Amino acid sequence: MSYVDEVIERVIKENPAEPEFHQAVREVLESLRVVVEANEEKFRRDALLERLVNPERQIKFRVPWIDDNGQVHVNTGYRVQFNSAIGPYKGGLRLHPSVNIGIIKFLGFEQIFKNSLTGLSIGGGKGGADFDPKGKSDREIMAFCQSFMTELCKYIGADTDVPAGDIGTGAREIGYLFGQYKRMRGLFEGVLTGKGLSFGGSLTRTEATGYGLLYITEEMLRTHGQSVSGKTVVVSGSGNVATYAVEKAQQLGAKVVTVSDSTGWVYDPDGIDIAALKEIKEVNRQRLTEYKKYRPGSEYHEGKGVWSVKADIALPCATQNELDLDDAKTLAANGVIAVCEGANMPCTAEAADFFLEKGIYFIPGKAANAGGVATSALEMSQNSERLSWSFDEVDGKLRSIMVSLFHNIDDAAKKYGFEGNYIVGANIAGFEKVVDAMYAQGIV
Ligand code: NDP
Ligand code: 2IT
Repeated sequence: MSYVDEVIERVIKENPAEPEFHQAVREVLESLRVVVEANEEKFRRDALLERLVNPERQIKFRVPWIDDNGQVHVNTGYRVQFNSAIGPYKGGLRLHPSVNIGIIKFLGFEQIFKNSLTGLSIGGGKGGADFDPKGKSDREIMAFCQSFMTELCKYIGADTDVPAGDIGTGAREIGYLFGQYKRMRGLFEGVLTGKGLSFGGSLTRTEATGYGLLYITEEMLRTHGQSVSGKTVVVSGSGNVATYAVEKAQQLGAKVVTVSDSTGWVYDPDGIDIAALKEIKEVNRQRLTEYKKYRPGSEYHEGKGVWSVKADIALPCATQNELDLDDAKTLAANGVIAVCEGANMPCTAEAADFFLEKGIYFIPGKAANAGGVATSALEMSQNSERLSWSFDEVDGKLRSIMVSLFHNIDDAAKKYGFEGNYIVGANIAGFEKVVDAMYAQGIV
């Protein structure tokens, strides 16, 4: 059996009931096959792939907190410190009832390669809890964040592990987490990114993932003689990534006709009203059912449906496995030319393979959404030098990182005979830097 197949089999056997982790490992290792086969004996002797798929450290902890009625709740917190070969662990904290160790491991594993692709010095990590922020009061959110950080603060630091936002963790949560870290450790340091601007946050971090997604989409289309301008775009999600993907797509001259949340979706034939979206989601923290009040010409539908709308470009920006093979077939039948992942692993493996087969340009999340973590690393740089850069300076750096990242994955795909396959390109390009660092540092 080949080394790649052997390791995939072991991962499945040794990590039962973690389907998302299996999916992420399989996707990465399958596309590294060509590189691994060329070095099979050496990599096998050095157990390179075993070291890559086993986190350096997994922390799991109890998070007790008290609700507004005096009821005590207990959630489970996680931090997976996956790989520090190229820098301190870096990656978000997800707060969602679906969180379990397999989800955090899939995200942490993806983060290793994503962070490598940014070209910056950040290793891979991820964390979170099975806490549901929906319907909680501000005080309950603070109680949860303080309890979570009381334990997490023992394991993180500005030069060891720097968490950030993800699903359910935005500016408000980062503020409470930072306050508690400072209180527990007595340190005002860049231990979290996505901080408020008044205490060390970076301009453009809020916009970075969505903007970066459009910068890479635009560069990819440009190399194929096309552009975002004039295109119809379908976006899923209506959180941080989706909102700023909509905003930048519109700035680049596209018409974005959908957004969604976990209960329904909006179709606005005249183009999503970004000011209304921000007011509903960021200011009022409401559901998308409110959107029709701002735009009577729009439609609200319960359930799933964004991928049934005819569009040139699809940007899944909500969550993993939200776009399956049937959705991919519908998008293709409706003439989609590009699918770029704003979320982490939003397309199932079958959907992604189908896009490649049909010649639909497909950029996987670890490349397409890397602008968020890249800008987090820029926030870390600013914290280290105790300076703040202007919006345009950070935005300019973000854009040039995404443009270089695209050419890096495009070149890697070509070099190994997979021209146009950005899944292979991203995995190989991300892997090469990490492996180089792992070899240089010996068996650790
Ligand atoms: P937010 O919490 O801001 O928004 C998440 C959005 O996705 C909401 O609209 C939410 O709907 C929807 N959603 C979440 N879970 C589900 C689900 N199970 N089914 C359907 N819809 C769902 O998160 P972000 O925008 O930050 O994150 C979105 C994706 O992007 C995630 O995959 C995240 O890992 C990834 N990402 C985020 C980065 C960042 O900088 N924030 C960076 C790179 C990737 P509802 O409100 O109803 O739950
Ligand atoms: O998935 C991701 O890259 C993020 N949630 C952002 C991580 C970060 O450290 O900014």
